[in-house]
Amino acid sequence: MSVDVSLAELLHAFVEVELPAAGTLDEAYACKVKYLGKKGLVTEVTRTLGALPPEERRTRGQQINEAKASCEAAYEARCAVLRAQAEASALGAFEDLTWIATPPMGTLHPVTRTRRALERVFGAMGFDVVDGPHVEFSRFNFDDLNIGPDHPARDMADTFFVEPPAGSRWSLGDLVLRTHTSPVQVRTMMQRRPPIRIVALGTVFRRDDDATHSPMFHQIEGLCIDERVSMADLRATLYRFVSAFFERPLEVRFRPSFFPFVEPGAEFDMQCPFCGGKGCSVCKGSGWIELGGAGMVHPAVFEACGIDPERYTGWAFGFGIDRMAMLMHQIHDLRLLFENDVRFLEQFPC
Ligand code: 2U9
Repeated sequence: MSVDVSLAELLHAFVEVELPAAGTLDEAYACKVKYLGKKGLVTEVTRTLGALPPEERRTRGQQINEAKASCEAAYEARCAVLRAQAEASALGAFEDLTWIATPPMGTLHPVTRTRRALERVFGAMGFDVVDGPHVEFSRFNFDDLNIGPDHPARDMADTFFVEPPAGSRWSLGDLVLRTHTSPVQVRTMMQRRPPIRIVALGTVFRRDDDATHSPMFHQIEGLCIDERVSMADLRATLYRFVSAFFERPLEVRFRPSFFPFVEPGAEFDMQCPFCGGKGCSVCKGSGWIELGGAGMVHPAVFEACGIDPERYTGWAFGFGIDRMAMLMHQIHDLRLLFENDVRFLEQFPC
């Protein structure tokens, strides 16, 4: 094999085989030392120059210098590639640095936001916020609230009955998904002595499903018990609440109504917060918006919960949180709130 061929072979091995196989800058450098270092393979070829006749030596010397220059150039090019790769992998998943500043973020659901706003306003008015279990004893959900065994509200068509675990002491009919938050007040009355001032907020369940009813919805109920509290206190409290919540003075009016757990009972409306009572599309021109029900706690409820109806009086109210959220955000179909379609939810940025 002539010296020429071996030089060409060395050049090929360095440029085409070993340098491309070097995966790191250190490996590329080791490769360079192997060929171009003091004891390197190309350097060894240089040493053969001295044995050549002078006329051949010049040509050969030029060939070797050209080969060395090619090796150096190939080495620099390979290092540039390896440096770029190292930089890219150090950046890793953050190649697009703008991503760090704009990760996809969710926001609070409109019902959660309304719920928190209610908790804040009633909390500031001195009410404790309480909640209880979703699977409830029908005694707390119905009987203790003066809703007797034959009351239509207990119908299978309205209530989700829960099958008790096999072998438990409960029978079918004893457990329900709570149909209102009122059993939370029953539990509180059994645990605490008056004065009591609480709001119970939470999810409730009824067998209903259309544009204005969902089988799962959210309610808030308030309860105040002390000596000599009256319907006037109830009305003043509701006035203070709607005015604080909508940040403008808003009247409240009662219409006589019936709920088994209160006597007397009423439904209450608030002056429309959008037109101030002048009449608009939200209040359908009436100037009033129906909000919920209220009344004085029925003596039978006090008896069932161990509170002396001769000594104490109490008032209570309740309204739908979802309806409040719909009012505030001008949402027309209740079902939109629970479908969790991001195209809908994205319309409520923080
Ligand atoms: C106890 C005593 C009394 C709470 C009350 C209402 C009237 C009422 C509904 C309005 C719309 C709930 O979301 S809704 O379906 N609520 O009309 N709630 S009085 O009375 C109580 C509760 C607990 C121990």
